[in-house]
Amino acid sequence: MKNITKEDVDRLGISHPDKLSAASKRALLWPKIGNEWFGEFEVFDLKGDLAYEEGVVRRDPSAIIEEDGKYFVWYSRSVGPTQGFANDINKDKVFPWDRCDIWFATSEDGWTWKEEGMAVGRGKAGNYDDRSVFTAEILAHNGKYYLTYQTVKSPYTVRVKNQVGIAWADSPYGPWTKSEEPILSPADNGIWLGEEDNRFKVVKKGDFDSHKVHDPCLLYFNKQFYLYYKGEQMGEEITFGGRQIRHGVAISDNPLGPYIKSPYNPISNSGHEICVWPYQKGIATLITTDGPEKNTIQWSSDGINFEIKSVIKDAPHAIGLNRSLEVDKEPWAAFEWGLTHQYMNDDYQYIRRFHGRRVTTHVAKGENPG
Ligand code: AAL
Repeated sequence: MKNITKEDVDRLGISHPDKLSAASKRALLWPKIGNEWFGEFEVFDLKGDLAYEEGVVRRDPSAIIEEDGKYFVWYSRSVGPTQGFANDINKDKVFPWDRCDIWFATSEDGWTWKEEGMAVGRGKAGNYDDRSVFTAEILAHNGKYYLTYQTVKSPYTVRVKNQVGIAWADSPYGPWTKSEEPILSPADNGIWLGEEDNRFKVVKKGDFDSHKVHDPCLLYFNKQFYLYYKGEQMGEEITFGGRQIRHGVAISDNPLGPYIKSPYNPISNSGHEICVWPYQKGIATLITTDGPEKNTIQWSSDGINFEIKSVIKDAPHAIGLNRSLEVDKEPWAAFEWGLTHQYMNDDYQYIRRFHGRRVTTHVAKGENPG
């Protein structure tokens, strides 16, 4: 145990420095992190076309970009209820994100949104993206616009492997040109057990991304294109009370690829949807939903090796960060406001707006915060 100073004892309220509890021993080892990494969220309804609409799924909002005084967002859109896998998967919708296209909306104030229409649609029958294109992210770079998104080819079985596609345009309004082939695929080193359409029965699980590559998010970092993504593993287990979900990154010199998966993958041990942003010459990430490090903000100087900076209260899911904000001044500047989605029920989800704020005082009404 490092030598305990009088300031440590006073600040941590330790009564008997010669009798340290396990908790006090841990507290003495905490890094000197300021409050700037800690905060909490509030979520609000949107107005206009992105307000909840019975019968329509709008979910997994992309980051927001600002062009010509307007905000833009892209999202998964489908209609009708979800039937699941029990009946005829060739007629039914197996997930809310099945049979989706990618639509976009614009807003002048980030509260009232106008649905502009479809940006990227599903491909022709037999294409890798013929069943659904969903969960998009946007990168504006050097006057061009890049959408990365998930794709699935029919039939949408339980064991089907999702991939990632990319589309590009000279304007946020499109028109969009889609990649002929996926730019990212799951690892092929898992082995299914038997023929039953069951994703838990495996001979070998394979890499963390042996079943699905999801939530692609493209950042331009250190003069290269970093494609962050969520992996789902064949034979997925429940661990630490949640799904075994890890993040990876694939890197390219060219926005259209080829993307090479980092040998350091997985670069997280927890998480779900990807929420990453450039911060202080490195990359910050909000890890949510699953795993022992869920609800943490992490930062890396190299975009690969992330360290925990804070634990926060429940974070909104499927965050679309606001790329128009000045985010370098402090970690929570990135969370001033942005978009998220919420489940109204298992069939329909809708997009909402979050506001993040740092926690710096806790006082009663009328009390002086000191
Ligand atoms: C989301 C994302 C991906 C998954 C599904 C739709 O939260 O993780 O996009 O496929 O759920």
